[in-house]
Amino acid sequence: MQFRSKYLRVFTILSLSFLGVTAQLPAAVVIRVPAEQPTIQAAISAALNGDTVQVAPGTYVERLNFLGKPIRVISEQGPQVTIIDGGYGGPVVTFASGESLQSVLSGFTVRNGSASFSAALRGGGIRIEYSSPTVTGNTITNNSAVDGGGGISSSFGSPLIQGNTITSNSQTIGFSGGVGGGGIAIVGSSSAQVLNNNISNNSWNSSSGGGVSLFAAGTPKFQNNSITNNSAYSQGGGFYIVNQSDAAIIQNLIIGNSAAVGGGVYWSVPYGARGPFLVNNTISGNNGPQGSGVFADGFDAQAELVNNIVMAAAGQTAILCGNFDSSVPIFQTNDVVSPSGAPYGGICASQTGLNGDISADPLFANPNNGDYHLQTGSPAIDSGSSGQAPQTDFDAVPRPLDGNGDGVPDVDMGAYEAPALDRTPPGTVATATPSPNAAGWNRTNVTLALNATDNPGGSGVQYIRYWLTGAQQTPVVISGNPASVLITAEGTTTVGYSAIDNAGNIELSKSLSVKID
Ligand SMILES: [Ca+2]
Ligand SMILES: [Ca+2]
Ligand SMILES: [Ca+2]
Repeated sequence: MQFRSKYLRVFTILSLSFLGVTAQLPAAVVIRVPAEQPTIQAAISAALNGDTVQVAPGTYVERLNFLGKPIRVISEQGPQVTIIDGGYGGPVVTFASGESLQSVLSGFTVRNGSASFSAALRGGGIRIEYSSPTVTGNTITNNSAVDGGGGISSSFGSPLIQGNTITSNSQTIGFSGGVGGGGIAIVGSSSAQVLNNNISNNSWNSSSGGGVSLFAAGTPKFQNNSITNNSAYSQGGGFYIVNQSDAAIIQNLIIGNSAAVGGGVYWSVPYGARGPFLVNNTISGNNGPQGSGVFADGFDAQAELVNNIVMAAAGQTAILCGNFDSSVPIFQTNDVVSPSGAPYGGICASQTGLNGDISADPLFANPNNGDYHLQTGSPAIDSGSSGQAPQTDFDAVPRPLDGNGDGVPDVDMGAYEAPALDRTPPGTVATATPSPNAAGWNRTNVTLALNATDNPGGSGVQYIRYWLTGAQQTPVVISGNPASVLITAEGTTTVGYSAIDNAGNIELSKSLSVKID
């Protein structure tokens, strides 16, 4: 197969030459592992720019280096059956030669890596240095590092990390301190994009950043991630954000993480930095004796919390503000609540009642089973502000929807937008054919068309009902929409009608009289 592929590549070069194209672009080929190359690394070494390395199911005990090549390394059948096992000999996959987003790793389990040797102390599973690859659809598990990023580290790179499960990664046993980040560490000014990942059960047992450490991380974006049950010894069970890290933390679920300070999120903003923006996150059930949901500190007068739900663990403070300096962040339209503690603590005064901030049980659907959608009637529904809210929610449902049925769609707080609540009945228009004469009489049979429409964004018309009295009579008839009624009796027939929408709203009955002579 590969022989033929090479033949095609030569053929394409000749074709381009024939056409007078000066750049000789070889056609991309697919290199199969193990059919054509015995190992994944052998295939990478053989690959040219634009090629795809396609890996059959199996366990491959090896460690990979992309060698700067813009190639795709993909599995045929996904991470469950395609495993790269680093054998604890170093990081499992390394991007350290200036790779771009065109270098892609997709569809593997990446496990048993160890960034525990002097040249590589961060990124046990995937180590990214001054490079910006695409890492998507992998399971990254049971890796460790000495300094930071047990699962993944990115130092001075802007990778796209999307749709991965990053779970059960940690600090290498026997070491302590470091920049932290059991799941992910982003270190050095860059613009990493971390989207739609499941980051769970990672730990950094000696210091900070159970799930994620943002350490002088520049302008990273974390959106639509589920960050759950991670733990750190000291600061930031979910997120640890320090030095210049002007992070956009948008619409994540930050649930069940733990640390001594800032169970969900910890930040300390240095002088001159903007600090993080937290928008539309659901932050609940995190364990932090000093700040269950958020511990905010440093020069964070420009840091913002907008449209978040921050619900403390019982007996803890939802948002605690440290006193390193006198700055406090900007709060707008959040629901900050503690079942048996204070919503706000430290140097942050209560924001309840200011700038749309509320403090009320958000009425999660079923938090004990991990369902943080909002029940109908939740005070977080239609209580957010639209400025920074994403266009779609955590489930990719468009925002905003009219979740409180007042006819006005507004953004909800938290990661989920509640469905539109329809409290408006439909309207029905009746049209008689043919029209009566000037005196109001018809000489022939009359057909009455009944057409119902629901309110814009409503639940839609369920059915029309009508009934005839007078010269021609029927009991109540249930009909689809539109309905057609034929009137043949001489004399006056009155047609009563009304429509019902799918939410059960009933139109007030109307009537029309038809006179046939
Ligand atoms: Ca809404
Ligand atoms: Ca509304
Ligand atoms: Ca309706």
